[in-house]
Amino acid sequence: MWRWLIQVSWFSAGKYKILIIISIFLIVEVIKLIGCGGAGSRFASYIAQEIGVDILRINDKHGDLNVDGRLIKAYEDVSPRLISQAFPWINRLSSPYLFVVAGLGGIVGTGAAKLIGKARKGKSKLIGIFTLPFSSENKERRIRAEEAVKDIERYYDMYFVLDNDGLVKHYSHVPINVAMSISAEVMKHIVLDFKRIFLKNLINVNVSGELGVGIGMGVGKERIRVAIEDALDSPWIKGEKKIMLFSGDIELEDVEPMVKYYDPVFVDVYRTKEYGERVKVTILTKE
Ligand SMILES: Nc1nc2c(ncn2[C@@H]2O[C@H](COP(=O)(O)OP(=O)(O)OP(=O)(O)O)[C@@H](O)[C@H]2O)c(=O)[nH]1
Ligand SMILES: [Mg+2]
Repeated sequence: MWRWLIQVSWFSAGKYKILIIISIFLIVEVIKLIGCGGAGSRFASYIAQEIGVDILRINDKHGDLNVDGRLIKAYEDVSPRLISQAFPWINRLSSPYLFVVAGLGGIVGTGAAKLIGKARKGKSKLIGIFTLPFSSENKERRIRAEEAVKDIERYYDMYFVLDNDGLVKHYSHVPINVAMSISAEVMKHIVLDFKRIFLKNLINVNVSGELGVGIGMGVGKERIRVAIEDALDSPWIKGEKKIMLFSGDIELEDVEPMVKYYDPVFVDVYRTKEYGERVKVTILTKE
């Protein structure tokens, strides 16, 4: 996205006044993805590698921006203005849409996600995608994560909570390291489909707060229905209101008669040949 700045100045040269107009074009990234903490940084790297979105990784090590966990903790209870002074990079996050990804439960990722939320609320549209720790992890982590969700609810325009326990229940047939990578895959599809389909429709769809999500693929004669059923069979679908974002070599007219049964509040299609014969649907849900 371009932003155009114009500066007008008068200069006096003897008895003449000269009008100088300087115009500057700035390129502003519409979307920026911020990975917070160790897991968040890895999620962001994966998404960037897959879909080429602009990222920033914030971590105590191996991040683009190194932060000290103690400093993050120390600034948890201060005003947004003080947070921006202590972490000047927060003010430089000028994109209109900020996606923040983190595995909640640790110090760095959880703290950074909260600080960004508090300092950027109302300045950018904030969309958070977070995981909750497995119940089998240290109890303190789960409590810290659940507390953080309360802050996230206050600061973020929309957010997704992908509870890691959902992986255990739903994907018990796959090895845990494979199941753990499913979260990043789902995050990737959320960012991609927001970017391609949903952001331009946000004015028409009244949706905010916590959203559920499911991704599905379908092939064959019934591919649209199969994709929907696959998406609805996700551990992170919650709520009855459904937003259906389809991608594939299909038209909105192909989809509309098939989705009637599910009574979605919004449907749109992104035409692409990248999925071949298959159709993908990302279903966002709201209580
Ligand atoms: N689904 C999924 N969850 C992960 C993965 N890696 C870490 N997590 C979760 O993310 C939580 C936070 O872990 P980290 O991101 O390492 O923590 P951090 O934010 O760096 O915090 P500290 O290192 O404690 O300062 C963990 O407790 C796990 O629940 C992963 O690959 N997949
Ligand atoms: Mg860490």
